[in-house]
Amino acid sequence: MSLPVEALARYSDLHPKLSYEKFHYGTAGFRMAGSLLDSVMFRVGVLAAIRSKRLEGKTIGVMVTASHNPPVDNGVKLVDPRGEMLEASWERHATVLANTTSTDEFIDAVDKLVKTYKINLDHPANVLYARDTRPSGVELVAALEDGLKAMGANGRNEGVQTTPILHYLVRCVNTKGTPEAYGEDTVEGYIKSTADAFKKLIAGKPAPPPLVVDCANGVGYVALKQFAEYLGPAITFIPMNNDLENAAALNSDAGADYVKTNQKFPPSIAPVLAPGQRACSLDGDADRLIYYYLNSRKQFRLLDGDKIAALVAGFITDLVKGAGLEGQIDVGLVQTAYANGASTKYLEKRLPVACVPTGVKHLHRAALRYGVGVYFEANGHGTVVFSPATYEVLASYQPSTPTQATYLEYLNLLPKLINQTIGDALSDMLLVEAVLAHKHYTALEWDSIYIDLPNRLLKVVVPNRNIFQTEDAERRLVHPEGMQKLIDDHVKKFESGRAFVRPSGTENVVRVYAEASDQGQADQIALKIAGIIYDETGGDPFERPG
Ligand code: G16
Repeated sequence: MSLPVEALARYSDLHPKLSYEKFHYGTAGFRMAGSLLDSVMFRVGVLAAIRSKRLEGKTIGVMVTASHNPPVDNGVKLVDPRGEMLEASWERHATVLANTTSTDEFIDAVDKLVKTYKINLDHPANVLYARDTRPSGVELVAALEDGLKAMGANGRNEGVQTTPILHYLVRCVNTKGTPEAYGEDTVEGYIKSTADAFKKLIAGKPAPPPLVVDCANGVGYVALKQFAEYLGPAITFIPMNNDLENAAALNSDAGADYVKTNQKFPPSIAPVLAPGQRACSLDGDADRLIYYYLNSRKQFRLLDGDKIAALVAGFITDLVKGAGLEGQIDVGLVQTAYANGASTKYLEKRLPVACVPTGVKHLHRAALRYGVGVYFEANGHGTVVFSPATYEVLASYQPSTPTQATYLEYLNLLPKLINQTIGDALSDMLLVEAVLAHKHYTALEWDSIYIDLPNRLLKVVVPNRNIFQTEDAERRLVHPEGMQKLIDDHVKKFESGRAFVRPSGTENVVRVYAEASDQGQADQIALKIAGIIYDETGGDPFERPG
């Protein structure tokens, strides 16, 4: 089969590129105002089909979402056959195709891609796709489908789903009938196997107290309801911010990003929480999870991705030791520069810790180097991955005592409970609840594992974020020249001071993170750095998160 030039031209003409827009496949794919994405979606459809053909018909995933961003935004990301993020080298092809200015130029770029990789177009193309609850998703999915039609690809529309469910389904479809079969490729299959593993893991433990779940008025509520049905009395959820009728409500004064960046309760949650009661927030596509509670002094206390990582990594390390598998399974942790310095200090004493640039693809890749790799971004995006060697050890190991056998059984349940393809707020939430039940921890006890250094995250709107270039896992700026020195000179005035600046991959801003031994100092460092950026670039120094 040759390239279907006529069909590509016909459909491409229906989705012309807006001349002034420059697109970039960033941290989480393409992301911007939904109204600007029509041509991008069509081209992503074509690219997904070509990638599938390149991989001899393996199913490629496409998720239409802008996650924690405002409701008017939308976005799209591609998912590779193992349910992981698109291979990094293909991000460039996505950017090139999205930026071609005419149908002819687009078809030439597609042709070049096919020739470069010597893609046999006779292979079938299979693409599985879903969207979050944003209204613009309906038309964007239609544009994506035009891309699939132009290439004669088989599309499987999973409707409105969370991002992690889409990733899970892609892996299940591609591993079906192989020794690596990941599970049933249906939403029900995902809910059931995750819920069953949770129930087995907490069998015999007292049922956790009811958990307040802030659904960010997004698709996470749909999955939460399905989980509640399967979990029955094993755990009770109190769903909040579950308005799916009002599109403007998505992520508005709600959700994991709101809580993490503002370091406060969503306004609707504060009045319903009793002291000590745990609550958690999902984000708009349910791939991030943040916990928090009200302490006895009626103060907000955050249990973010770092605290989740410490809790989970500690639990798994205990299980490995208890099962007698120390030395056979190595547990490691991956963080980013945003990890609170106190968490890194605490964790480094207990297990190997790596630091990588922001973006799940970086964390995931690094986590795969361990027998059990735990990774969480401070913003609550993370999961745990088990290597093939670990699966083998778990399957063949003969415990020598009943206690070891019990620990082994728990260890064997974890890969079933955890969605290993990507951060999954709902499966992570069940994991946290199971660990708390095992450890008999209250929110306060979990919080006390280590004490966070006070910190501040700011964003600065700049004319061109692309001039900001970093090194050392984004901890240092190499460009604009001289700016890092100004930052260093300021930060060294403060005890335990640490700060960094990096361009966002999902918003047109530069992010500033600062921490110090007290909140006033952290604020001072962050504001001063925002001022430095403003002086150097003419940005808006007072843009606050939230
Ligand atoms: C995405 C990425 C995350 C990243 C976040 C913010 O999350 O998947 O890894 O931490 O964006 O990235 P940045 O600081 O570059 O804007 P999500 O939940 O928005 O898909």
